Amino acid sequence: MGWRHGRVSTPKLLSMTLALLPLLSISVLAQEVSLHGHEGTVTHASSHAPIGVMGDHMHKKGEWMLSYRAMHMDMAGSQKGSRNISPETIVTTEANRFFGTAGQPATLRIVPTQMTMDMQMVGAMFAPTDRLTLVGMVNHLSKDMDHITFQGGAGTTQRGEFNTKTSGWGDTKIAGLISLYQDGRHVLHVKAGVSLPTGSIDEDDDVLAPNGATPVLRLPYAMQLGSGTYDLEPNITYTGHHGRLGWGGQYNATFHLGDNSENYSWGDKHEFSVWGSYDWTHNLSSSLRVIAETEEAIDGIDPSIVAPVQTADPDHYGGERVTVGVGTNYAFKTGVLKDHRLAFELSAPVYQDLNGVQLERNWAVTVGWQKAF
Ligand SMILES: [Cu+2]
Repeated sequence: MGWRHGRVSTPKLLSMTLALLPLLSISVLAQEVSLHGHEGTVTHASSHAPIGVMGDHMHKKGEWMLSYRAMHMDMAGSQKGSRNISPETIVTTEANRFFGTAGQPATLRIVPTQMTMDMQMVGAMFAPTDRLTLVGMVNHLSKDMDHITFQGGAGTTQRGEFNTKTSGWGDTKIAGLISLYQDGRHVLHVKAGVSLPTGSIDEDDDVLAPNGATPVLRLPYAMQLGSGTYDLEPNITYTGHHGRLGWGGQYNATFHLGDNSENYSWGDKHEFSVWGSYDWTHNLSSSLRVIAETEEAIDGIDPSIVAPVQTADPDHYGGERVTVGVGTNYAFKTGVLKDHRLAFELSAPVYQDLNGVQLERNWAVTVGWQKAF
């Protein structure tokens, strides 16, 4: 957990401060809200969950919705478990699982220092009945990773730095949302979802090896664009609303079916998210969300990914993480943009306990546009 060790980044501080604002307003205004009463069937900005939550709402029979989301995530510095670890410590103490293979040193010699991921998501929803909403989404990904290469087989002398990039379509998601319960205040639905392996898992780029060579190699798992497997993505979502207050919870699971063509499978993932929101006006709401997630390590190994770097080791994936997000939803009520919605959510981990040595997640932001027809 970076901030406990004195590496507090500005975005993280900012988001933590912002996170307190909606919490304060909720407690201060709770009494006013209890007097505020029902507001009939008016659509609130907060009738949609924070924009980082997927499949949070259903539609009425015959309704369509289009959406666009852009997410940017920033990772920097490494952690071993929940503690920071420096590049120099990594290359002198962390074993290289490929040691014994020709040319492979005993310890790791390449350390990722920073990674960014940009994901653009275009989605459509359609409700053939009030009880069922169909959802489809395509993703476009761009990933960028910086590294330091250390010289030769031992020591802490740096050879140089290099960067790798990948971009392209990710996996495609299709799902059905099925209503379980609905009254004026509470809504409960489940999602039956599948992820189709449309994203590439054989991306390569040139790297700087410890001996100074710059071969083109299959990039580690973290830089690939898809899972390579068909994945089941069920969830269950509850939302509630009373006066100016909204709240909700969602449990999401990802199960990767079988092994992909390169002989591995990403770890199954479970994510639980709870949120509260407050309507400043019918147009504008703020939200606070807490996300707890656990993900298993990668199972199996891609025989083409062999390098003295933490990201090439399937055991150095997955872990546990708690993230806090603050968001804003805005729904236009009049004018040419009537019924268009804009939203953003900024999040930062407050706790990360990672399997092995991994880059530490710093912050992420999602912005989105939605329009129902
Ligand atoms: Cu929708």
